Amino acid sequence: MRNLSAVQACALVVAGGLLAWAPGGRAQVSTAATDLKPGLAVCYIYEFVRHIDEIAEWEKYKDCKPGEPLAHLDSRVGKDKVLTSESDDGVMAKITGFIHLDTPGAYGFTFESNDGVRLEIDGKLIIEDPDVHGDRYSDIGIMEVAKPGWYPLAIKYFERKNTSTLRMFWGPPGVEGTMPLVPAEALAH
Ligand SMILES: [Ca+2]
Repeated sequence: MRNLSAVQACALVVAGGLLAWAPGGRAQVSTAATDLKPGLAVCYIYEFVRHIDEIAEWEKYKDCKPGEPLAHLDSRVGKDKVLTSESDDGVMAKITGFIHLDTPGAYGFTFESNDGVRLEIDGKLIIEDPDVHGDRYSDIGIMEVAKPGWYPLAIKYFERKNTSTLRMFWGPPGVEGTMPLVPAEALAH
């Protein structure tokens, strides 16, 4: 498990290999919570790939089939079906929605994934662990939040063969200790 004190220490290291950013000229999204439904939207493309960039290529040729929304991301299913897809192997997922970041400051994020994953929030790359691998934690990505609110979130993920895992953790500003799962209340679509 990742430790938050490590997040905060890393946040001070400019050249530490982190994917950090601060909002620039972008307008913060002012989506009213009442417009949103719980969980994240997801669609699937069924092919065996080895890199997250292949999702964009396959999208040109195959429809992304909608699945049941994901309440939150806490999936470690072994060889069972991937998330709410129809298959246990050869699955790409595009997961979209919003995340509520209600405290100004530095949020840390990490995924435990198998296989590849990429996280963007408000159009900025936060986490990239893009290839085939067994269960492992990504590097911690940092997002500086200036203004509380719902921010658009996009996750690309794929499972090639054997076991699959997708779990999303965060460390809100000022919270010490082990990074918890991102709770369902903070996710919507
Ligand atoms: Ca796998």
